[in-house]
Amino acid sequence: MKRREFIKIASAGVIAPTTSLIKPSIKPNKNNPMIVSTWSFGLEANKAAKVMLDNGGTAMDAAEEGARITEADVTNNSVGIGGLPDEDGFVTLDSCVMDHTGNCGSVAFLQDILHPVSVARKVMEDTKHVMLVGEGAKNFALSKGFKKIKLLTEKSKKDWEAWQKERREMTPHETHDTISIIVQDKNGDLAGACTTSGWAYKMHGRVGDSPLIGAGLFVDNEVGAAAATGLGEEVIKTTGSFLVVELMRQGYLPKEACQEALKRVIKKHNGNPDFQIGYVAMRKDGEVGAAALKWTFEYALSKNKSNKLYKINGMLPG
Ligand code: SD4
Repeated sequence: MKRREFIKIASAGVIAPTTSLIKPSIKPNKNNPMIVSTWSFGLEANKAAKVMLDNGGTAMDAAEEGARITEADVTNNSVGIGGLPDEDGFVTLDSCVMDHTGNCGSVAFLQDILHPVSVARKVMEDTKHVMLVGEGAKNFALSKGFKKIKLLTEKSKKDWEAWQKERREMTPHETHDTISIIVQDKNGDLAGACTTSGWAYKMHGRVGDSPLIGAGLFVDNEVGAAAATGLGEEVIKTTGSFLVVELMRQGYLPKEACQEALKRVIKKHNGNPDFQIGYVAMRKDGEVGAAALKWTFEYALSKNKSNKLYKINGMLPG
């Protein structure tokens, strides 16, 4: 388009010229690894991720390692083994990974496998696809040497049996706690992982945001990365993590980008959403931020030899 035509259209209000299209590039944070992850179990995930980084692992190695810790924790009823099942009693897992090159892999509705995050990584590295689901994902995992295991623990089975008596609609935030983890390694490269058993007692076949690139997780090595936890359906509707990264590209600080993405959700729900969404974001220069819709939200941040839990209030009163 010729410049004169552009100005004509812009002044007619069709295109608003904006300086945000010409943002300077963000200076990478190097030799100062950072790890951010969701909720209090993020502390343990961060620890494992840090050990991986200290042993020379990449951001992707570390993000996977961190997520595996939470997946293997039987006491966590919303990720991996011990996760609460769907309404028919099946534990079905969703997970994705994305690395600094923009490659990604994902599994959804995966059953009987302990580490969906590692299967997602194998999808990324060993196939020409991005996403495998259900039986196909399971058969792929088995072909790669993953073992079949029972994910439904006695405790989760009991909880499900108790729930079946009343079949009360669970409010999503009651059991919603995904681990999303973003890592920046010493080269300044970014990678992330996201893994969950999803919404407790969901419909059989339901898939949330966590395995969807752009919704549960997005990494752009030039700008930053973002990841989500909370009600997946609403994250998907706003392509949440992608949106947060794009807002950082436009110059928003990570925290502001998370808030701005949540404002769109708030608006769609007439100012009063009755569910939770939390975002964590890391910019390429090492700036980290987070925000949540309501109640409180926790994220774990590992940097400069410390690993701390931060508790923040949601944007709206609970
Ligand atoms: C989902 N987002 O399946 C996931 C669950 C979750 O905190 O994040 N819980 O909708």
